[in-house]
Amino acid sequence: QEYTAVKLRVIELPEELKEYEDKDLFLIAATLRPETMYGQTNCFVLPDGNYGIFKMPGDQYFIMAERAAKNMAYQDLTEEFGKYEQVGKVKGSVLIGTPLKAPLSKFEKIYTLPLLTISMNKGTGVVTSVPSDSPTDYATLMEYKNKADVRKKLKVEEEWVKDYEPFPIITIPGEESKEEGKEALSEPIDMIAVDLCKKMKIKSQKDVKKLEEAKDIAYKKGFNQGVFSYGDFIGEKVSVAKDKVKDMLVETGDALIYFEPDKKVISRSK
Ligand code: ZZB
Repeated sequence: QEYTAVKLRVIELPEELKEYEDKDLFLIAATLRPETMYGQTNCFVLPDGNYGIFKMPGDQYFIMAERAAKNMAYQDLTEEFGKYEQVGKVKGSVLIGTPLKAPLSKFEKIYTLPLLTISMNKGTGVVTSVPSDSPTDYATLMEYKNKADVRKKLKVEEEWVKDYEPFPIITIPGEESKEEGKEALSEPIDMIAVDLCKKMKIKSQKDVKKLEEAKDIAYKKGFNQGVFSYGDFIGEKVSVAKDKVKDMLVETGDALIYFEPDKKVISRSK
């Protein structure tokens, strides 16, 4: 599985991490959809998750799951092949509310929020959020925007979500009828995740089953039919320009390509 590991720069440190004040410190989010980075509105971590802080080449510090650091060590992404240097650790809950600078996002600053369905056994354990195109991200952001009780329970401040709305980055074109004069078979959709959550009545990050289903549809439509409506490749098909966005992020040093052995390989080697 190929992930794009996107570097979200920490722009204000939580009290517990003040020793990194003069360092380049990043939350590293693993994504399968680098082309959606224009639409980032926040970042997610698992409150109970154990994250490590790793010293990487160029005096940069990455916050992510240790398993990801280990994998990166064998992909020549650390200083020395096969080795990684852990300099600290931090609980997800400590990172909540941390402001970040996310590459390509139209927001100057996005906040780190909790997401309870993050698996620490996949990617980096850090997820960047694109509510226009990811149903889980939309359901979760809306929950925090609209439900004071959920915010209170999960220690989310309204300040971190109130000015952030999903906005269109990829359009799914409508289908025209083949018969002359007949009305269109479907209207274009400008935010697939918003559309799916509304149609499927998804209200919460806890609607896991429906979200799984919506994610599958959003992946397929976004890739096969999607056309950029925002960013550097407006009018181009996602299936064609997806890699251009990925390459751009890598070239500017805002992301790295990171592979994970697929689950079958892992279980066989146990
Ligand atoms: C940004 C993004 C934008 C994502 C989108 C998806 C979508 P999958 O398909 O199940 O392998 N993710 C990454 N790591 C984790 C984790 N440890 N736990 C939970 N979720 C995680 O999931 C890969 C996607 O799930 C990743 O791609 C990431 O969210 C999240 F518009 O990054 B994505 C239709 C999906 N759209």
